Amino acid sequence: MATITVPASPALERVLSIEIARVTERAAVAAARLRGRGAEKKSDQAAVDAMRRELGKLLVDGTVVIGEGEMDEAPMLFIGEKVGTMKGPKVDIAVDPLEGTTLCAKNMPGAIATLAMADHGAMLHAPDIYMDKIGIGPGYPKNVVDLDAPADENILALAKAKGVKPDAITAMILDRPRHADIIAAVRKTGAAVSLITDGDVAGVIHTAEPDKTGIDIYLGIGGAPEGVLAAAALRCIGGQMQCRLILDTDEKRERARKMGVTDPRMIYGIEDMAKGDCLFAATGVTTGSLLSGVKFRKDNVIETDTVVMRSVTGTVRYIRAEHRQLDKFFLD
Ligand code: VTB
Repeated sequence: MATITVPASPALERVLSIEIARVTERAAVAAARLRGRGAEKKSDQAAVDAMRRELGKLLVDGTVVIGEGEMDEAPMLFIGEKVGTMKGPKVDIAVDPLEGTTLCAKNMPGAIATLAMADHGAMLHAPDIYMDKIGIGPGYPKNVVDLDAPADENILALAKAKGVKPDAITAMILDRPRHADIIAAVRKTGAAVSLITDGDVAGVIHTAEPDKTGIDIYLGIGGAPEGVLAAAALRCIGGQMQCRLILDTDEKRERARKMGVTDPRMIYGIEDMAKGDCLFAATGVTTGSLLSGVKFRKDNVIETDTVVMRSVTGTVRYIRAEHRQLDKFFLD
């Protein structure tokens, strides 16, 4: 029987791939309690509190590198905050306790609680600014698409590489006025555009399984933190990304410089955003095409749906959990 040999280093301890599921489960349940209440800030805060509490129990010496904001603007899970018991491996952690706060507030599909972990120093430190992104799934020649090429050219190149006509390609794009031109360019080729109101971490992940999701390519400008989280996921399941921070003011250039960004025009591939061994987890808050949302059952059981991925083995696990001991969602 074939075996997979996991090198002792730099592999993260594999038990962590289960432990991180607990962290996103807690955050998702906390946010889900406030689904559909029109309370973006409150549900985000509930997810942050729950995630932070649970991260404190992880056997890691962790540093938040993608978080709720820079140190002076976020009281919790700020960039640079130390998390974990400080007794385990030195790791970097990227969190988005509630990706899609608006989706949660409006009880619309696709809100998730998400987290990624990598060896210390292996993840891009990105400020909370915009990032231009292009992402495709596995199985294509390297650089078949190009962040700086017009969207229509990218669709044509992708269709050719896939061996289909452009009208068999679907691009996922955030529904924003800033994307009007790329939406028009994609449609001009005959390809379809699947618009999302929020949630581009899941949007990029969708490209990894086009047969299941119907999405071949992700295009457009979204948050840089979401870009790094998506890169960690694609590290595990395969695919390509090209991203560039949008550093259009001196203030942003300075913030990025302080985080170690030396080349403001740099195009980041997946490995530039998440190298080495990395883990990714997401739990559904509201039901979407990636994950089911939290269910509060009448019999006092809470159901959660989580995906965990590990880059060193490429294992993807879907964990549908039934929680019966509910105190854990409220207590330390
Ligand atoms: C995206 C999306 C997020 O922000 O990154 C988007 O993935 C970009 O920002 O879910 P704008 O809303 O300003 O366009 C979110 O929608 C919210 O964080």
